[in-house]
Amino acid sequence: MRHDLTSLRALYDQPFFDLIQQARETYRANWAENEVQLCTLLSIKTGGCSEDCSYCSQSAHYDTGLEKETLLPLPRILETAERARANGSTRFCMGAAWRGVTEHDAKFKSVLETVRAVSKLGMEVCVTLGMLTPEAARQLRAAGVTAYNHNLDTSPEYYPQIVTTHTFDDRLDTIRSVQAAGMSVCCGGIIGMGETETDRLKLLEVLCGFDPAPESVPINCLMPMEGTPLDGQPPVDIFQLVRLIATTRIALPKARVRLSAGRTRLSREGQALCFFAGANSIFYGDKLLTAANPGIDADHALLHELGLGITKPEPLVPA
Ligand code: SAM
Ligand code: DTB
Ligand code: SF4
Repeated sequence: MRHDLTSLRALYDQPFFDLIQQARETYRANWAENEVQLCTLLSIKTGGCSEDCSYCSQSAHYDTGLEKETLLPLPRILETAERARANGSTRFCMGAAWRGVTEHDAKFKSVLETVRAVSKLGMEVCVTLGMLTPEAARQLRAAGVTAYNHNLDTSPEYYPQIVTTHTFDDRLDTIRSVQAAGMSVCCGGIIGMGETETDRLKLLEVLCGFDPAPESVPINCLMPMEGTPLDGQPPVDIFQLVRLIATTRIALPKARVRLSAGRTRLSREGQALCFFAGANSIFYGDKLLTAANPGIDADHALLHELGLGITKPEPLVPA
């Protein structure tokens, strides 16, 4: 069934245990194993971004103290990707602090070359480079990108409070280009930016309208960044986070629901509830793009303690 705001709210507002039980049943009916996918992030071009996203350490509009860097050289990227694979990641996501890409730009050509090299390592290759034209999307797909991350972040109504340099509709246009090029869509949001719980459900309603459905839905908790307008926001309530994950699991049964930024502020018990409610992917490794993430030892210990497996890589296809 395709959910709208009314049906999502009915799910979300159930007594907590009824909601997480329904989410768990949905998970069991749609996923064979109790497994969590490990996805490693790397910022290949950090800081100095023209956009004013009020949560972001990489925006040039705010003095966040972040060192601006140029595009990382290919050997550095490959080395990190190989290490991620050796540590058990099956997905590698490269991010660039760009408003978007221009097809004929040398920097974009260099990203395509990077993608061609990384895609030989046998992991899913995801990139997040900002806005894309249909042609840029086709070139990324041809180079070997399997998924494109482009978050809508919050409801259409609240979006202009968070970003003014591009619109919610600009984000939707890019998602359409990604789908037309045949890449999977990774699209989710951030909670804890001062939005209401209704804004969160409205974002989920938009995701439920995608055709095809998003392959993965990252749910980030705001990591307050010094110098940004959203620094100082209070942490997200754990039960609100679990309710949102459970509702997402029920509404998008086959999506990878990724428990994303902000795990450093969640307890082990809180994370366990998120997995019970249907989260089946995490960002893995000491660093997200610019911010801290739990260490890999802590994550292995937690998954082991909960008896959760790790999604295995597909066998390497000889070139
Ligand atoms: N520039 C590209 C874009 O905007 O799509 C890619 C990089 S951007 C940093 C990727 C996503 O990271 C954002 O859409 C947002 O959802 C998430 N993110 C960024 N800063 C965050 C923060 N401080 N806390 C939580 N999530 C954050
Ligand atoms: C997503 O939804 N979260 C990731 C990934 N997609 C690119 C990024 C989180 C960034 C957290 C803040 C930082 O590291 O700067
Ligand atoms: Fe730039 Fe992306 Fe950060 Fe927005 S979220 S400021 S587009 S890097």
